[in-house]
Amino acid sequence: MNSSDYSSLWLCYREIRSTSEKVAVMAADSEESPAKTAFDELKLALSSLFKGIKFSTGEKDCSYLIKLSVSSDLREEEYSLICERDSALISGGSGRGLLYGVFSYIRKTILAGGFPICREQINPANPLRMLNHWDNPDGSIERGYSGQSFYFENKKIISNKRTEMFARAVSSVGINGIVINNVNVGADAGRLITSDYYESLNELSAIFERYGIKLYLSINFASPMDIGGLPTADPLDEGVKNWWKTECKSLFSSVGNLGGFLVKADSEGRAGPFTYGRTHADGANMLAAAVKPFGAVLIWRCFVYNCKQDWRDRKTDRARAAFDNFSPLDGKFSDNVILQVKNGPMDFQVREPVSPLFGAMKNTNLMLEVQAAQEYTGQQRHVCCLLPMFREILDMHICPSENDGKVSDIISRGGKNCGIAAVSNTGDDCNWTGSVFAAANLYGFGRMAFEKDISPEKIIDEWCVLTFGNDKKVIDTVSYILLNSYKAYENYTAPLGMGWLCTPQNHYGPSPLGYEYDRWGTYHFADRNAVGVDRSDKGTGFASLYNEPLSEMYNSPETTPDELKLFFHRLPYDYVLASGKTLIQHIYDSHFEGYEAAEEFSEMWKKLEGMVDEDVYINGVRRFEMQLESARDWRDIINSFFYRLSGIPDEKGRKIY
Ligand code: GCW
Repeated sequence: MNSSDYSSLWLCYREIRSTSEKVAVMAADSEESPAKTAFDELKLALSSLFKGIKFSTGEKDCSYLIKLSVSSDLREEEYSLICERDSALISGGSGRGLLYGVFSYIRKTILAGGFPICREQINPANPLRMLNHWDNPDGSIERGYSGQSFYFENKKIISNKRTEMFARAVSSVGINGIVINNVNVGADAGRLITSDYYESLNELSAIFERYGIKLYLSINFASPMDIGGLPTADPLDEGVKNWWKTECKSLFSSVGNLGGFLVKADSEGRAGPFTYGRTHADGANMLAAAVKPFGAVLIWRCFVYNCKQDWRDRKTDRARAAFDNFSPLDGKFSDNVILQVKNGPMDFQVREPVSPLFGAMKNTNLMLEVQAAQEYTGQQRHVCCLLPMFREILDMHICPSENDGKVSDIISRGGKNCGIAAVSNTGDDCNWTGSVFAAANLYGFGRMAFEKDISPEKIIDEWCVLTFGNDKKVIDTVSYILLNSYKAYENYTAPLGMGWLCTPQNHYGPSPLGYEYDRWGTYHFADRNAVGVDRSDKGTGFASLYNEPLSEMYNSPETTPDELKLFFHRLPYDYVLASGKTLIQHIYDSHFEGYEAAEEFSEMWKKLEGMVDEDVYINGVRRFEMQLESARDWRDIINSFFYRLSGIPDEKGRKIY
């Protein structure tokens, strides 16, 4: 792949009209580099949107005046727009705030098809709005579905026009932190904190800095041994503490604009404090102390569970693991530690309840981790717009309090040290995300992390216009497909909250028994009478880890929402759901309906031939071919599996094998 061969995503700036107007853009009185970027970005956008536009230097001889300012009346990342018929005032509380204001102004201009008339004042909903890339120094990407890494090649860090384009795109939706390397830190990546990389890290971080983005690294808990040659990585060992302090001092004084570290410890074979009989608080606090002098944070993941479970063991419930490991430690973490919690208690399944940890850690800084990478959601071959899922997670009332009990409140209450992160879905494919549709997840993640309560509908509308232009038929078609895609995917892959019906390891396509007798703690226990896991207080007790009223609701099959019935309960095939259907009939219906929806999307897309760019059109057609082939497998294999087990025929007599 030629590194200059890439699309400009939602920043493609199609011409709105040609003009001979004279516009004055007055730069802000600020030395901050994002403030300068804001000025340049605005002029770049205006020159493309309004062909022929002239920029005047003085305020007097122009017909439209845009003033940029950095104002202490606003909070640091806040911006305000005051846009009248012949002028616009764009202000930010800092260079970054101003940059967000400018990108919002550009967006509004495109959406309005001309200079917008509006007022808006927005402070980001979350202090940290991060992307986690799972990229490795050899250029591969764990769970990457869009080519190779654009950060790494042959153990070298890449900084070029493409990296800059990425920084532009994600900062335009408010991302302010990027972890460039995989949380599984192998031997090569372990060296990223060493002097081998200072120079190239600096180059990359300078690009990020212009766009208001801090650079973060994933680190290996065992580095004192692996690269320091110490006999231990025990977090309470003085030698270990000093090693980290010395490394950090050197790293942070050599590389600018570093925000901190992300750590996956005691998880899926990674080293961690358990080896030394220490707690996760001991481990995180030790590292946090080492980065504290540099104003940096230590982000510690809660994805800790026994990945060597014996499937015969019916007592251990993986869903409890993060809660059981971390809730006793509430209040024990330093103030620059942030616990990063996956949205659900298992692992990015198509449908999971929200992790009960969000309702339990009242005195700990938390960050929500979602996955934009479509690992379990179709690997960017299936169209699956995750924004409705993200919205539901953020809106979930996980604590009883009316005013601040939502997940979105909880992840934004830790001062500066809290927020939201997404595993990125990008790679070096020319459209960045493999599928043309998948960029909506990246765009939408940023928009949701930034703007409180913004709806998936609004985001999708924006993304469609910014990406495809404003042909109504195109917009209506693509928004319809995107808005309905998650439900369709859920229908043919994850009935009633069952997860892990997928093929082990690669997680693509159906394999209903693939995870059943394995070591990962991922079972559905389907037999000829019943299916699902009893997680009520008569079973594993997981449902009782929630605060009321959720605990009571999830404890009873009658009050558990249908879409999570089999996550929380073990039920017979003739159990009647709230929908009035039997469980088995629901499985059949949803699989047929899900497949039909995918067929409908594909047909609708084909009608856009000639209305979107040829390469974009072809990309969609090819992806739908792959989706339909796979969705057909899902439909027929899952239906046949349950038909053969239960012996109950489909009421509607459709073909099941
Ligand atoms: O779901 C699992 C993925 C792993 C990933 C892990 C994690 C980075 O299959 O590939 O490792 O989650 O989140 O740490």
